[in-house]
Amino acid sequence: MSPGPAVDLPLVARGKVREVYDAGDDRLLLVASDRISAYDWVLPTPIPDKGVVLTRLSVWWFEQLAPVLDSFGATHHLVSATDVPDAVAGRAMLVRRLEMLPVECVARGYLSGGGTAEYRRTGSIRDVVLPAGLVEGSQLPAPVFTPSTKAEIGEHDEPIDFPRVVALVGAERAEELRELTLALYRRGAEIARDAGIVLADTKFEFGLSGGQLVLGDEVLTPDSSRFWPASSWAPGSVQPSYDKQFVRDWLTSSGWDRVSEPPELPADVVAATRERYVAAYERLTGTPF
Ligand code: Q0N
Repeated sequence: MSPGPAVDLPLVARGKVREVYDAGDDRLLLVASDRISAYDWVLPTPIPDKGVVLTRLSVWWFEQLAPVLDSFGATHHLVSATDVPDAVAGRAMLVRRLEMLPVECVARGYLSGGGTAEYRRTGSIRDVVLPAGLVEGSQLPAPVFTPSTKAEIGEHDEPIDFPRVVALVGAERAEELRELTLALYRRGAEIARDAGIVLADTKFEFGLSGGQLVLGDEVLTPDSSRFWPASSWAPGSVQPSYDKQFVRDWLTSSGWDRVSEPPELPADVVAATRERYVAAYERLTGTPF
């Protein structure tokens, strides 16, 4: 028998590693699991405490970012991380139900992944012309807003340009999203840098509640961002991931073909990966897990 849902509430949405439940009274319950994804697969082996670590980190970031949100007349959706069902205690957030805006708001401060591909092809990222000679891992002269939308087909988000954002949400809201996304990224990257972590890029999701702009989803976690260890940052090749590097390295050396079902992770890889999530939490927040 497969395990039933963790809580007895209507399931609203299901991501690869998280679930969203209807908690009534215009509230949702966001539940983070211990599942981990790599190379577009969810692995069969959970990482103990990952859901709790990412939830606590998100809650901490919502507090850190409140002044930035305030300065835009915006807020965040978190209502409580403690008033949640026992079965998901520690790994769930009770949040305000929003009308979500159909734009994934990405900010990039470093060249990586899709950003590198776009730069090599065009010398730009979206509407921002960049200097010649940048390489995978380079810091950008200034962070760039690189929005995307949920693709109709497949699981990868589709990059969109700024006029497309304007068409989706209107000119005023589009500019507000760009400026707020960049301001949140700058503050997040500054805090992360002080903790020895490079915040290469990150994705925010926003919604509206009574006309007010509200930051939703999870924020500045390793699942929504690229975290790199600052100590080993060296542009010119793909940077090791702060959290998933042991998993990726082991999967690569295992001979797995990335097409068939992924193998179970060995206990030492699980333990080392759990330690990385805990270390990210402790370095950022300055609090023992
Ligand atoms: C919502 N998604 C997509 C969780 C996040 N506050 C909200 N109000 C209404 N809808 C949503 C939120 C939020 N957050 C956002 N789905 C529902 C992102 N999901 C993916 C799965 O995990």
